[in-house]
Amino acid sequence: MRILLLVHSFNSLSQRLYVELARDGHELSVELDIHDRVTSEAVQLFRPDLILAPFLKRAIPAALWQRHLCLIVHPGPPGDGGPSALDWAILRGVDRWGVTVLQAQAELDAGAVWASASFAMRTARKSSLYRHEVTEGAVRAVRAALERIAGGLGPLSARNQEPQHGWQPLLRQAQRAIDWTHDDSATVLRKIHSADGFPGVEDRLFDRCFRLFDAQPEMHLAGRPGVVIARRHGAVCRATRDGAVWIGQLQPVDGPQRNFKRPAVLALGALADALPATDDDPSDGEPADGHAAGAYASRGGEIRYEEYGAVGYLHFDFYNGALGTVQCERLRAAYARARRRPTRVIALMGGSDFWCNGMHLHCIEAADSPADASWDNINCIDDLARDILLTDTHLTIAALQGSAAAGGVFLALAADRVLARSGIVLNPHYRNMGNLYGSEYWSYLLPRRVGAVRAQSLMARRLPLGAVEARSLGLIDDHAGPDAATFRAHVDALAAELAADGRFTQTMADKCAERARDEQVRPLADYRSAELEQMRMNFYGFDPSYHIARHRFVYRTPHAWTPLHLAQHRGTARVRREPTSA
Ligand code: THG
Repeated sequence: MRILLLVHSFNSLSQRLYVELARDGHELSVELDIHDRVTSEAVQLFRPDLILAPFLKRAIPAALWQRHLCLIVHPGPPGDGGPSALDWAILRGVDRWGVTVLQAQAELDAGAVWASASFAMRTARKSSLYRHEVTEGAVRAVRAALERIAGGLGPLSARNQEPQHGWQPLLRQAQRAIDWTHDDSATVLRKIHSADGFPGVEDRLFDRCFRLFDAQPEMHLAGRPGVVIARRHGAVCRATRDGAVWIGQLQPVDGPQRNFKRPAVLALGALADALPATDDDPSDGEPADGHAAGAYASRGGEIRYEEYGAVGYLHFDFYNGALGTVQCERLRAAYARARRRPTRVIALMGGSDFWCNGMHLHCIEAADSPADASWDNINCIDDLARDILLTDTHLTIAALQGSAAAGGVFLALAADRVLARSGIVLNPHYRNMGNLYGSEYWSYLLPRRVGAVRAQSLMARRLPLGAVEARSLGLIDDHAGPDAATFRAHVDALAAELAADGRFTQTMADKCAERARDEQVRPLADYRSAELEQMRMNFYGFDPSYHIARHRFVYRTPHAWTPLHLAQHRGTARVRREPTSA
């Protein structure tokens, strides 16, 4: 089928459906929902059999849904409707939820139901539920709907109607406002989770107005309800009626640098100075005697280390996968500690939602000199990539539980083995960020895995890649899924196998010899300085594209037109199709 994805933005769900449907053999194109006239033009150019809307905030005009089959992916079960479906479900604490594929008509979300999927709810941020349960459900439901179409069948029911659900209005700030004197920690977490990563919960801190994101429970600290009682790295801890919660990210609502999020301590500036700090990284301590045989996991936080036998697992769960200079320095230190352990294999686990997305564009935007901050950030990530590449004590596995983009993808390629959860999406390119050249030794790592020709075409293609496609190109070694637990079992098995292999010493020696040979051909430092020369131009040169693109990214400025690599129907991009393995 020819399927046009009509979307508010090419978000994670749209990207996942794009790679899945392309894999099924459908002809795809993407149009951003900018104006009804532009959408009609796209339909005339592409002549789709189906218009699919996985993430759309506006009504599809009658002229379109009357003439073409238009299917909406709604993040709620059959019968549910409205713009804040998942928000309401989290706030109300329901234990099951769903995804419905319904047909567009005049009345929003009231059309015929073509398919649906159901899932158990989990205590997590909205964005995390969206990236896992909603996305997996949507892939299943969209496939089911496409099978009905292919089989000449109609919808399951003529109207999106179920007695236990109905239209839910837009969820307003007042309806999730936190009452710090009365709400318990579970309620505070539900409210913040229901609005993460958009729009956040509006609240006052130190007499300033912010939107709150990235809440986590605190198990021990307590204080007078509503008082900010501590900080740890970028996060601040605020007392509730029955305990306390951590708040990782704040978006100032007023002031000169308002309306984009950043680590709470950075947003508060001097206001956070007086807070007692508990800045020990959870992985700072060596495991207590006798624990080496079993598992030890330290208390929560972004960086976490566990160890089972000869395998160390280093977790780094940074908000939105953004690896800023400070996070990167802490991660380098944690990696160095992991290397000092008497283990044989280190699994680099990233976070559960993202493995890593490279530079911290929000922190860079908030810096006095975004160019200097960009330079520091890329150099620190390069240092980390080099640490991983030059590891002569351990075999390393990059275990991608979550998606990765830009520098995050190439950081993963620095490991000896790269494994991905089957449902993740990779964006192994930089150019969508204002033609950024990129570093992280990509010019060494990418051709090493896929060859020079495919490396160039991947970088130029600018489109997401599924785990299946990434493996067939050789970008990653393997994938496993569908869920996080199955993937982890796969990582455990590979790590244990590598660690127990009688040829381990020989494998290490081969790895070091290969690195030495590559160093003879062209030193790593050479790749780095050539990449950074280009990056210096991106940061400090005459062309401000990167700074403009970053500004638009952090402020979520809507696109004015659909980029041509997405809008296949608009021509030129057609010459750059899939870098297929055939
Ligand atoms: N039929 C048609 N078009 C559609 C849908 C449909 N377009 C997408 C839509 N379903 C997806 N669901 C909704 C439901 C409600 C709202 C938006 C998308 C909504 N929007 C508010 C408004 O327009 O005022 C603003 C919401 C916001 O700010 O986020 O209510 O079934 N033809």
